Amino acid sequence: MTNHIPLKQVWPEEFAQRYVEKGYWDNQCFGELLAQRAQQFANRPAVIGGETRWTYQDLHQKASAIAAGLLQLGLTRGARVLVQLPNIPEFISVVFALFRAGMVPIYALPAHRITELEHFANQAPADAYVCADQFEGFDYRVLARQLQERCPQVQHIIVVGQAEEFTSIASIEDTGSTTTPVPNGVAAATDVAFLQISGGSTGLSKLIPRTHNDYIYTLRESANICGLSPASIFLAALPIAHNFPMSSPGFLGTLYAGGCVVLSPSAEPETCFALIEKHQATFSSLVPPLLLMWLEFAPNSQHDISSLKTMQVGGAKLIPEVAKRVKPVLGIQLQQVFGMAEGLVNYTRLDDDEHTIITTQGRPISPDDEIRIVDDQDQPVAQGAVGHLLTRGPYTLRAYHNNPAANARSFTADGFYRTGDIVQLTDKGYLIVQGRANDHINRAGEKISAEEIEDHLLAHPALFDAAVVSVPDEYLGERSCAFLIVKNNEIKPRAIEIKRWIRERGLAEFKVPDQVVFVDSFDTTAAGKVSRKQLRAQLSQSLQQNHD
Ligand code: AMP
Ligand code: DBH
Repeated sequence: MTNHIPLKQVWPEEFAQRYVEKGYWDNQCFGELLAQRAQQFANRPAVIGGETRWTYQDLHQKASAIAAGLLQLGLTRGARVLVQLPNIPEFISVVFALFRAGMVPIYALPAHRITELEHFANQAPADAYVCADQFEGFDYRVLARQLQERCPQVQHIIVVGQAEEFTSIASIEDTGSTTTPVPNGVAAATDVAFLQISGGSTGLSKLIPRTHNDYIYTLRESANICGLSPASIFLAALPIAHNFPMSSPGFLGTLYAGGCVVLSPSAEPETCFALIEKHQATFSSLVPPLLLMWLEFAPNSQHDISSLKTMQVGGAKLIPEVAKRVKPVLGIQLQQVFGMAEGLVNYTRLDDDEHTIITTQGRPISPDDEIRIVDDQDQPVAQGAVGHLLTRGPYTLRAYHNNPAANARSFTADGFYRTGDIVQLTDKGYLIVQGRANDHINRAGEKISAEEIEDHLLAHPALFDAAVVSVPDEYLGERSCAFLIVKNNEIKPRAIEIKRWIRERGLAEFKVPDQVVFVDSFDTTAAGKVSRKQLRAQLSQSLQQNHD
């Protein structure tokens, strides 16, 4: 077993001092936070999922028992644990158990497959993997076996449900409940609490270290900005491993405020509307394509969703035409959220005027979120002009985990994070997102790196070259299109075989190209040379023109 030193995310001393002095970082870790909430809100409902209902005390007891059980198993403080769970209550008890024991979850999405898991497990590196037995017809124990074979350092496999040859979470909880409890404050507030995954703008996803201090600060402020109280009931519709439904304010912000989290297994309106009515949910969060589905579904629904007061929308650009429909169709206040797992989160405020709510993506959480908008040469643009968004602040990372190459690219010398977003700042300090500087496809809020998919395509024996681009899509916001050149025109695979190839490489389904176009060559410039970035832009443009 690897001997772990707790991970740190380091801000320069003068910044760290300022963030403490201003009260942003309050020196609390998640273990203490839950213990405190369990005292304050003991018998109030904390988590509802399926037939399961846990009070704050239940959640705290479960997290404590699992924490002790994990230590019994041989995992130690600082251990890194890959967590791949759908929206079930155990997601929450397991991550609080890990926080409590000073172990570090790495959040994989339920959609991820072996290629992504292997990458996370090696990059972390991970000592254990927690998964569900099955979800949406997929057996995660099969994935667990593949992972163990490829990554022997992942010594423990823990399953929620039928564990087969692995260890069940129930047995860990049982063992833990009879042993000495783990103290609440094992972790330091300055420790990395977990590793979140980046959407992946270039190549493979990167791991984002977030500390107890910095994340709890965002929860406190997000809960304030969104007007949460113990009466708040959050319907978690998106997969809660995503940073948005996790923390903006998401399920963690709701628990911070003493509210109740209702977990939905899917974001489909039928399922969600029924849950909203049944549990009287007061707010929820969606990506734009799902909002469209909800807007279409609402007029014909028999469910009473009048308990819902706020609908948060983020993850991808919400166009004003759609934003305008939220209030009249759903009878709910819209809140736009523009955030990133790396840190910076912007909200429109609940009392902002209608125009601001419909046309902007909000303003930052913190007065110390520094926003810099620059041109291609890193020079500040004129006030109100469009440029690259750089940011630095009390909850924005200073470095990715174990990734010097990405760090060299992603930060300025003075520590600003290059978000890759193209934005405009209004007079009132609100951001309007105009696009992306680099080649990722924002497919219904899931970010896909063009480069990552091209690498997998190029491994296909019949392909000579590949370029993956985003195409505007009425429904998804953006869809992916793979332009392909074959080695030999006589051996041209069919589009369906290309899609199967990507699937069989062990990638998440959302990364399979939506469209495949075979071409004879890629146009080059007069100089005979073209950067992949330019090439992608050209291809994307030509495809759009063809569709106009
Ligand atoms: P991720 O790296 O997966 O955390 O995704 C963060 C990225 O999602 C941001 O950098 C933006 O490109 C995009 N994003 C998030 N929220 C919004 C929004 N409200 N409008 C436009 N783009 C957004
Ligand atoms: O897209 C995102 O990553 C995102 C969107 C809204 C996010 O991380 C967040 C809010 O915190």
